[in-house]
Amino acid sequence: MKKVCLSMAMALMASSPVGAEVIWDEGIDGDLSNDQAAPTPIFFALDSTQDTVIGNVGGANPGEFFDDMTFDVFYGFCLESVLLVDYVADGGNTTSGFNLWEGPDALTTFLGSTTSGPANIGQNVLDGTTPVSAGTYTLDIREGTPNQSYEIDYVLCNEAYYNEAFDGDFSDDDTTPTDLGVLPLTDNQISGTIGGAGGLFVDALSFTVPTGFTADVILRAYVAAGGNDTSGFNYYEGVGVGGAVVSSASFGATDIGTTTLTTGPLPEGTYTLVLLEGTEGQQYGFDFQLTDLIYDNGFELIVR
Ligand SMILES: [Ca+2]
Ligand SMILES: [Ca+2]
Ligand SMILES: [Ca+2]
Ligand SMILES: [Ca+2]
Repeated sequence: MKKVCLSMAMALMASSPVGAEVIWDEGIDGDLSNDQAAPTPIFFALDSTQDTVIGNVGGANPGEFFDDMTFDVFYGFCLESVLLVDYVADGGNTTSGFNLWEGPDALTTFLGSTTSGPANIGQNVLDGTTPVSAGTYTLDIREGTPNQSYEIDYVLCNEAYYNEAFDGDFSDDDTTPTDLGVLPLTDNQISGTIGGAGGLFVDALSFTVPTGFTADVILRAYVAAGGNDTSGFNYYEGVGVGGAVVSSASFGATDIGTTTLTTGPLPEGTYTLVLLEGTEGQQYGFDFQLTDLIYDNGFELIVR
């Protein structure tokens, strides 16, 4: 599914700005922070591959010398690039500084930068620095000459085995779950969003634990919204919800790093996981920890 996704991402990039969504427009949302220690938080839509920021920068420090914004690249995503979509220079200026920092400020861990302007439209303002994996980052734009107008697109990429933003929403129908097939032994990360009325309420997926293995399902990320704390993880034997209930419990941010199964790891076979959530906008990530029964229990010599 990762391979399918990469070709989809390339198709979207080729036809830019299809899939672009404005997540911050200074004309509507206000000036991005002038303080390197307290950048403005911005949030990616996670349902499109490009997130647009529109702004105007330039002036004295302290003041409009900085447009600083911080953001999270969620579990299962990477940041491919930040494209300069438009730049209208003023006052004889030709470029501004675009600097990427790791963490929630533009003071601690510097990753890389370019100076970019009208000559760089269509290029990555973080060339040589991106891609970067999931984590918290800050983009710090610096300019001494007033009134430089810019538009940038954050381009997210996929590092998950199945990522709803790239591969599509998991089935809303718990009798016909999205089939993940036989689980790969590694690199089987899952990233999604859930919550709301109707179809948004359900993410249903089925998977097969390979012969000779058991699978635990570990919560790796959960970002709550709307006053919610947890979402339901309901496991059934077989495909759909007609089989026996294996495990049913709710998990949230305080459970990150722990199992979502109340029963212990699942033996070989096919299962359905139905995530249920009424409150809109929860983000989740998990992966499958597969254990080789024969090898890990020391039976290898006996069998052979
Ligand atoms: Ca600004
Ligand atoms: Ca500013
Ligand atoms: Ca979903
Ligand atoms: Ca769904």
